[in-house]
Amino acid sequence: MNTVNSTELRARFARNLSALYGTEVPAYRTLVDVSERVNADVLAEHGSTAERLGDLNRVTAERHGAIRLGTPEELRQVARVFGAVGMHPTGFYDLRDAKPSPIPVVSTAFRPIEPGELAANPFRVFTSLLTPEDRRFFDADLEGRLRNFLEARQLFPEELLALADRAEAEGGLSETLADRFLELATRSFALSDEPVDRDWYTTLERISAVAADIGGVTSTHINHLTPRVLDIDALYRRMEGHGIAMIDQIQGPPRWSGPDVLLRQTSFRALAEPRRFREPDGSVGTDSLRVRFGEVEARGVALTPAGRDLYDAMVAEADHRAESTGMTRQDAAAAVWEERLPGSEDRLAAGDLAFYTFAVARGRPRDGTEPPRDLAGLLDGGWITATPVVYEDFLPRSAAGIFSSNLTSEGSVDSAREAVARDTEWLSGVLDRPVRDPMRLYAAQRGGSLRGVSEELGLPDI
Ligand code: OOG
Ligand code: NI
Repeated sequence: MNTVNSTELRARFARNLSALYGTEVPAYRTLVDVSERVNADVLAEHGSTAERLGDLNRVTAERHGAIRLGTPEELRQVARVFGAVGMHPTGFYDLRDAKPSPIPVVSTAFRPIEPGELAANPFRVFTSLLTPEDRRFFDADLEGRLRNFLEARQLFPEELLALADRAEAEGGLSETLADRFLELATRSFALSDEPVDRDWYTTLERISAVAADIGGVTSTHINHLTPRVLDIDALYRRMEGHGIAMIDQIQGPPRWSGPDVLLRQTSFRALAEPRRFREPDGSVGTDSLRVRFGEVEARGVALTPAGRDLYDAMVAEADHRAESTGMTRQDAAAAVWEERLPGSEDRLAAGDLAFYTFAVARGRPRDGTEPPRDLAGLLDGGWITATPVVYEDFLPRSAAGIFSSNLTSEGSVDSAREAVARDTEWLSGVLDRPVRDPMRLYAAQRGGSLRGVSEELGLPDI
């Protein structure tokens, strides 16, 4: 009997969610179509260099989703579902201090962590957990009411969780069970037509629209599903041409003359969707809610800790320059980048600013010289080649921007109150699974390739 392994389960899961979201949010289909056309054009224009950050098959299938959950138990359960399809919690994001709009959640991303798995299908889901215990947002009474409400709901049916555990333990499922697992998993993320309690939803919305989206309803749903595009500026212009109003900025690094770095994202505004409400007088009627939206992203090379520090410093300098000169943020950022970030892949690699994997160059004429012992020398002398490691994660500032571009109200925060400490270790404890550190994953990839190069060239460790 054929088993469907976790890699194939993940690819099918991503496809099913994409089909579901396309029926729920038709503008998403436009976004996917336009992305595919932009990608084909970039490939036609730039040939195989366009595929340095992932081949077209990977990029065409590539999506990230976003979901929002209410309790640690819900998070543990979703970890079992994602674990079954080879997606592991990676990175920790605390959006409670985000400026200008703090969001009462902490987040992680579930994603594949092995290079081969990422190449096969890099589906990732940005997963946020509400923090009702944070007194800056919720008082003790509201926390109690939220917990009662959330504890009474079941987002993931027992049958789904049992199948997930089995798939994770056995590395896959039979065709029949795989179908059932995928049907139940996909359905868990569909928008429910269960009526929303108006009073309760409004109470939460006064604190935070995200709290209402999470704790005001009895189910969860995909908040957005994001395709990847090879030229986000071209995509942005084309979407406006289709009459879809995008948010006013591309989040993340500016467009500049050097290599694509980290992650650039943009989105179109939350869409008004019909939702049923139960009014205080008990009647049920249809109204609309704007909580879901469309987003698209372009990915570049992952930065090392040193590169990331430089990035953060450049972001701060761009903010300052925009404020003090009246330049647009994009123009200020582009100017700062041209000044401060090395503009070639080899310089980024040799300066330890970005992660690359290295391989011994084929076809270098043997001229009897000894290979140098340092990375910069090996790159300059054409002894080795560098391939960028794709940034597979998220950016806290962009994530906060995506959340807040999507809020219906400002919400209310009492920042004088004490925050509850939350970090990666806390999240690992909640999940009872290790939360991976993205930097370590990238560093391990680079380290493995360098050991191979040292061995092949007969050098001591580079
Ligand atoms: C998640 C927002 C973060 C991203 O791409 O940075 C995100 C949410 O709105 O639930 O998806
Ligand atoms: Ni997103």
